[in-house]
Amino acid sequence: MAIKSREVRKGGQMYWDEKLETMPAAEIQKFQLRKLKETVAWAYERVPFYRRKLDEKGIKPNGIKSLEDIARLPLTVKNDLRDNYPFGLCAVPLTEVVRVHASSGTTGKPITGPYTAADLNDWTDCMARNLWAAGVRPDDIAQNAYGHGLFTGGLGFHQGLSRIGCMLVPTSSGLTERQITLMKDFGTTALFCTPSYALTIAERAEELKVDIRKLPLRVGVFGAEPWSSAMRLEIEERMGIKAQEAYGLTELCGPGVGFDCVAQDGIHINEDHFLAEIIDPQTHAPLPLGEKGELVFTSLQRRAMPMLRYRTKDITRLRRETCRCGRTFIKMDKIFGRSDDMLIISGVNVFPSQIESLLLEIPEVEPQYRLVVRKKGYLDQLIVQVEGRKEIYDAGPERRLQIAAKVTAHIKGMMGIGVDVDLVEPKFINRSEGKALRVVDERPKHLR
Ligand code: DLL
Repeated sequence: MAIKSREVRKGGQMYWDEKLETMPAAEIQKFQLRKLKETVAWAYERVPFYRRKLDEKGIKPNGIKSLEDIARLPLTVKNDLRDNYPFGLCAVPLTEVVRVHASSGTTGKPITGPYTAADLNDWTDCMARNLWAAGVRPDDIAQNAYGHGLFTGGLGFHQGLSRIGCMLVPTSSGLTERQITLMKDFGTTALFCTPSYALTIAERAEELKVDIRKLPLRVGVFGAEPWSSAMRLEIEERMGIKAQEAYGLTELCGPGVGFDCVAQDGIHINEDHFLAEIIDPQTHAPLPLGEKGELVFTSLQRRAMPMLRYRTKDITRLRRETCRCGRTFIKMDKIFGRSDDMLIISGVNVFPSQIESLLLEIPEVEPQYRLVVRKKGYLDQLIVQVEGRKEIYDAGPERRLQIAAKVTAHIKGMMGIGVDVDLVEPKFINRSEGKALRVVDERPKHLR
């Protein structure tokens, strides 16, 4: 109750934490250096894995003198988390852990994310900043359709929305028809889910003859998977809302690592908690601001599971500029894709999001697609399966071939790669309730 009344007073304000979010960059960096030293010492003293890796490189915590020294620290990868499953990287006794989330990923053992009470509090605050920047306010009716459970999306948003003091409707994901009924009955004003699930909801509503654009829904905060700017526009158009962004990963806390504001011009990173770098994914050399590469994060305040230089595999670039919204946190571009989803077709690097943008420019197809990669002799063959709009599909094989040829030519013209387009029937592609499966790699493992 105390929080609600405090935040109601903040309803007209732009920032959740004005002083912090608009702090001059030099001050943020000073704070980061202090926290980096503390984190390296915390990890060194409490986690044998980090102590070994730092000792191997001859680095002692008191050797960190500047932010640039971060480049001397060892990198951490997902396999390190798997090898230390479930709690080998935990820096506190398990009695101090009050929550564990986990992410299964696509292969192998899950990775775990333990939190102390203070970690949970920090995470909640990061989420509140994210939601506030998206325009979510205490008088919103908030439908949280991220999966609730081990996945960090559901509970992460739940905590942030509770801190803001919204009327929270924790639907979790799935049961799409019920999502739409509740949206109508309760007068939902804000929706939270993956972008692909937002599209599934929009499509089902159209089938049920419910015009979401006429409902009170006005904003959505979407994330957990790559989505192109074209997809953002598509969702905004179909739902009549502002589609805002949340970015994060289980290894760091979940959502709340980065967020966009109403300017929709890049993702602000919560820099008091996460130190971002871009490296060359092949050589691991740090890249200067503005260059595209792999995003690497070091946590600055996490107690249960500190993270030193975690390789996200997400490809983006960093920008240091004051945003039109006045926030000074460093920004990153919308995630281009994951390096492990990157395909090399006829020598060209291809991210699914690039194909997605091009498909969305063709009015005769639905924004439902899947990329299948096969071997054709020694070459990689990319098959773009995309659904034709119903009237196109029903118009017969000739029209279908014509549209498939149009899509092929568009992709060839814009990206210079030859793909085979398979115009599939409406509803052929499985509808997503969480993270959409966009790439099906049918190549033998040793030939990928
Ligand atoms: O997906 C946390 C999350 C939940 C973020 C809800 C946003 C909203 P993981 O399951 O560990 O955590 O997956 C992390 O998802 O490395 C990215 O590849 C991808 N990802 C997350 N947010 C975005 C985004 C959650 N906004 C992985 N844009 C990350 C693109 C994203 N990719």
